[in-house]
Amino acid sequence: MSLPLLFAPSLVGRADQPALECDTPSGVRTFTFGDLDTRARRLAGVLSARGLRPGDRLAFCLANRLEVIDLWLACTRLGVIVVPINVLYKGREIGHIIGDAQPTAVVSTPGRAADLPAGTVLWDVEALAAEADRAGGEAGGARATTAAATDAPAAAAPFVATAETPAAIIYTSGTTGVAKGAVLTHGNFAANALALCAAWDITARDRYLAALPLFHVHGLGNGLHCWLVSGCLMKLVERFDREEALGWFEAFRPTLFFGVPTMYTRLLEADPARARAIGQGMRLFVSGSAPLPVAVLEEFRARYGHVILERYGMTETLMNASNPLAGERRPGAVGPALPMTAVEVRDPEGHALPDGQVGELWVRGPNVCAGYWRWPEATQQAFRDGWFRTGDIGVRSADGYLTLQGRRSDLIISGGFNIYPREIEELLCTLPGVREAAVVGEADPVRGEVPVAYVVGDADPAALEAQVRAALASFKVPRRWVRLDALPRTALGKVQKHLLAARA
Ligand code: MLC
Ligand code: AMP
Repeated sequence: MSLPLLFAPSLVGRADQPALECDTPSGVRTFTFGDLDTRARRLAGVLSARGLRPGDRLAFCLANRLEVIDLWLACTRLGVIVVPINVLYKGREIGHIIGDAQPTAVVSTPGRAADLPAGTVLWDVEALAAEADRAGGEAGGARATTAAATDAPAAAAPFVATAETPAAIIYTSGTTGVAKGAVLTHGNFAANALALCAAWDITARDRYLAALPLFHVHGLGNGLHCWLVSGCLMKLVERFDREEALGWFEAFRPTLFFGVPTMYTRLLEADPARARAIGQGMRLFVSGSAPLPVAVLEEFRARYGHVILERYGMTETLMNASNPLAGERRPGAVGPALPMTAVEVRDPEGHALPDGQVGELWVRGPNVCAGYWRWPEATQQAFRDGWFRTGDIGVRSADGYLTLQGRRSDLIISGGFNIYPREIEELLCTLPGVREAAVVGEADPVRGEVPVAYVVGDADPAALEAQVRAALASFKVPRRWVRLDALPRTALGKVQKHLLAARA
C-alpha cells in the first residue's frame, strides 16, 4: 500500500478534526487534517511545477517545523524521494549526502547556503511555502476546502506508488563509517507504522508530543507515521529542550511520548510532584535509538509512575522488536520481535544460534529497506538470502525477549545521534600537529556515550576542538582530548582501542 492511501483515512476521513499543534510565525496554531491535506496538495503542485518527477530526490535540511510535514506529504504523493539531512551537519557531512543522492534541490533556510556544495540548488523553505499558499489562493481561496484544492496543479499528474516505491533515502554510517543511503520504501514505512499502531494501541484518542527530529527514522517513521495512521492530535516542537519539556507536558497533556534515553534522563530533573502529575495523564512513554539504562527506567518508574517501553530499531530496518504494551516490559531488554518481523541470532558464519547464545542479530520482514542507494556492493554485504545483518550483538531468551549487548562496529551513539569514529579520526589526521588519532566512546550519564580523542603529536587540543567543531556536527566533537606518545597497536598494526584508556 502506498503512504498516501494509508494516510487518507486521517487526511481525508478526519478532515475536520484537529491534527497538529505547532509554532508558526503568527504564534501557536492548530491545523485540521483537512488543512494539512490541502497544504500538501498545494505544495505538490508547486513541486511538480518546479519540475520534480517520480524518482527524483528532494533533500531537506531543517529543524522540525510545519513545512517538513508539508514536504513529506507532498513528496510521498508525487513519488519524489525525500532525503532528510541532520540539521546539525556541517559542510563536509552534507556534501557527502548531496554528492551521493544527487537531489534536484535542498529545501532549507537561506543561511545554510554556505554549508552546501557549490552548484547545489537551495530552495528557501519560506519562499516555497509562500508559493504554495499563493497557488492555493488561486485555486480556491485562502482556506481552500479539500475539494477546491483538487483543482491545484498536483491533481493533473497523479502518481500511484506501490509498496516498492522508494519514499526516502536516509543516510546512516551503519557498520562501515561511510554514510550510506538506506532506501526506505512506501511499504517499509507502512508496515512499520501499522505494526507500531497495533503493538502500542495508538488510536485517534491519543495526544502525541513530538520532540524527536523529523530527519531521523525515530521521529519520522515512528512518530509522524503513527500520528498520521492513528489520526491522533500531535504537538510538534522544534527540538527537545529540557528547560521547556515539562511545560509542554503540562500544557499539551499528551498521552504518548517517544524519546531517546537522553530525553528520559533529562525528564528525571523534574521534581516528584510535577513528574507524578504529568505521569497521571500519560498512557505510554517509548524509548529507543540507544540503550535505556536500567537505572533510568527504574528512577522514571518511581518518579512518573510509568515503566518506559523500550524498543529496538535501525534506519535500515525501521523497528524490529518491542517490549509488549500489555505484558512484561523487561528492564534492559528490547522485547520480542514485532509481529511482522523475524529476528534471529546468528554466528559469524551465518548459522542460527539457540536461545541463550550470543551472536549477531539478523532481521527479515517488510520493514527492511530495499538496500543502499546506488551501492550494490554495500547492499550485497549487508544482506544474505533476504536477511539483513544488523551488526548488533545480542541474545534471545527462551521466552523470545531480545537483549542487545553491543555492536560489531565501534559506532558511538550519543544522545541518540550516531557517531562513526573513523570520520573524526580521518579529519584529525589532516590537521597540523596530529600524527595519529583514535576516537572511542566513553560512558556518559546523560548522553549515553560521548566521543573521546586520543592524539599522537604536538597539536593543541583547544585548536583541534575548534577545527573539529567547524567541520562536523557538534555532537561529534570529542568531549575529552588525551595526548599519547603512540597508539597501542597489534603486531599487524591495528589500533587496540580497548587499551587506549589504560595507556593514557
Ligand atoms: C541536539 N542539538 C541540537 C539538536 N539536538 N541542536 C539543534 N537541533 C536539535 N534537534 C545540539 C545542541 O546544540 C548541543 O550542542 C547538543 O546537541 C546537546 O544539546 P543539549 O541542549 O545539551 O541537549 P540534550 O539535553 O543533551 O539532548 C540532546 C537531544 C538530542 C536528546 C535533544 O541528542 C536529540 O535530539 N537526539 C535525538 C536523536 C534521534 O532522533 N535519533 C534517532 C536516530 S534513528 P553542543 O554544541 O552544545 O554539543 C535510530 C533508529 C531507532 O537510531 O532505533 O530509532
Ligand atoms: P541508526 O543507524 O541511527 O539507525 O542507529 C541504529 C542503531 O541504534 C542500532 O543498530 C542499535 O545499535 C541502536 N539501537 C536502537 N535502538 C536501541 C535500543 N533500544 N537499545 C540499544 N541500542 C539501540
